[in-house]
Amino acid sequence: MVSELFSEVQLPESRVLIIITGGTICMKRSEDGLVPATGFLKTGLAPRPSFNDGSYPEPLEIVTDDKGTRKAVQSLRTPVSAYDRRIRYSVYEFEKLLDSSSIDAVGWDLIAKTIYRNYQLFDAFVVLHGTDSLAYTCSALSFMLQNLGKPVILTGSQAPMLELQNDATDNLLSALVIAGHFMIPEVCLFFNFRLWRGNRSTKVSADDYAAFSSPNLPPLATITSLRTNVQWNLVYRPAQVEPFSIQTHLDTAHVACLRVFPGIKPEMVDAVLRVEGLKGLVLETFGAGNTPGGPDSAFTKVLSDAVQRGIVIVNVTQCLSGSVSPLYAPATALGRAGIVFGQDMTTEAALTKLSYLLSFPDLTPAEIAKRMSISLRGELTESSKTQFHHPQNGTLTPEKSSLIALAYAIREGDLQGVRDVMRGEARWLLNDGDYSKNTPLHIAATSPNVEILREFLSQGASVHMRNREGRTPLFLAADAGLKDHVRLLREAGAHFHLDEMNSARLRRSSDGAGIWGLAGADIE
Ligand code: ASN
Repeated sequence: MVSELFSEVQLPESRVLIIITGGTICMKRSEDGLVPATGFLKTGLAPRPSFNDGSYPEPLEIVTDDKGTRKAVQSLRTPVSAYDRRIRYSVYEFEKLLDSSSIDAVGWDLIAKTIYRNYQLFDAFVVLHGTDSLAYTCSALSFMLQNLGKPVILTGSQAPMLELQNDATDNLLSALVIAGHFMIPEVCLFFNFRLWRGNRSTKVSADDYAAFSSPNLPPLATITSLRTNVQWNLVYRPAQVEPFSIQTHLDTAHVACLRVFPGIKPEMVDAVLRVEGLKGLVLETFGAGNTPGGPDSAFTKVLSDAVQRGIVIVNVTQCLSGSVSPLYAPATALGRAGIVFGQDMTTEAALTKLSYLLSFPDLTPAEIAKRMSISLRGELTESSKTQFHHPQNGTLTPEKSSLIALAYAIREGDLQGVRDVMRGEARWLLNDGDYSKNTPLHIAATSPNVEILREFLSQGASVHMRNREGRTPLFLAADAGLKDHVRLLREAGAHFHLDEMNSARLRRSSDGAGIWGLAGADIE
């Protein structure tokens, strides 16, 4: 019994913040129909054994709201997962819970700011949100959260958690488990046993449990019985050596979306394009990007005149899957008139990306148009880019031997050797761990050659992974007294994990204003 208890205490734990914005998942019945209800932790989570092992962890968790006010809140713990880990989570509820049909750029700011203010204290974030506008919010956040290094998973449900039969329990539990176990530093949408890239997803059913799909990108992960299968080759990782930041105030006030239909009048399109202050339009076209009329039509002229006036027009297809391209004459004419090919972007991604780019006052329409046609967060498939393919199942042996070769090159400070191993198919090694759960970045944190560290960071290695002792690469670099390594890791957004902060502080108290201060060990 004693040894059992001991091993329980030793189990690693992830910290997740659940942000509740509203949606059916937290709704209850009322005379006016379903409405969001507050107190989800008490009514929806605490009474369920799969969300609460009854340990009520101490001390209370400190959660900071979007305005910076700190509050101590009770967190709960899940029972042990199939991966021998527990998740300790806290809940932050929006003051005003929403049916997601009412969310707008202000609500997106609230979510982004809450994540930003609590970023260092949590390993991952789960956002509960209604399904109606979920794909828009996922897309917007994917752009707003810049250089994101931790998982942000949005989910909701078709039936409330408090109903006897519901999809809420499975959706939330799976989102929580994925967030707490897998370093997928993207804004994702979890629904009906699938994890999608948020900015590739779209709502496809008003009542089916399979409410979402991502027609142009397979799921990033699927849940089958006890296992979560992550398609690591698909996971997007920011490759800039820059810390996490947010961009708020998306400009949804000066964009519009228009779906062409047989018989649509050019005057109608012109009227939309002349709405005062309009800066951007997403045009949902037929098939591979075609509009009525063709090259010399009044229709194309109306669009081309608007581009001349500085309006950014983006061509996306009405079809559920596939891409727009200059295949047919009408689409080619649009391209020649300066209308951007939005490739295989969803309308939700195109509209929120346009709003995001318009929130940078210094960007010209030409610069915005250019960025609309390239991938910022994996929201579109750039046709010229070669795809990176992960070896499929059953190839464990080469993975391990590559990792050993890589570790050797890192320890020798051999940058060329590192590049040789990483070339081609070995990029998936980036966040893989050895027997001590040291990733290549952990090993590089004490390599004699700091350029190896830079190489991994610019390939998208995560600064937040922890080894078996719970140490981040930053901790190892500081412990080894390597100032350049510490500086570089900090530039890339590294910070001490809450669990190692005490040790970092202790070391700081004896080294004065030395390396531990540089690494971010605060005195408080
Ligand atoms: N109207 C709800 C919402 O989007 C629908 C849902 O969550 N299933 O908030």
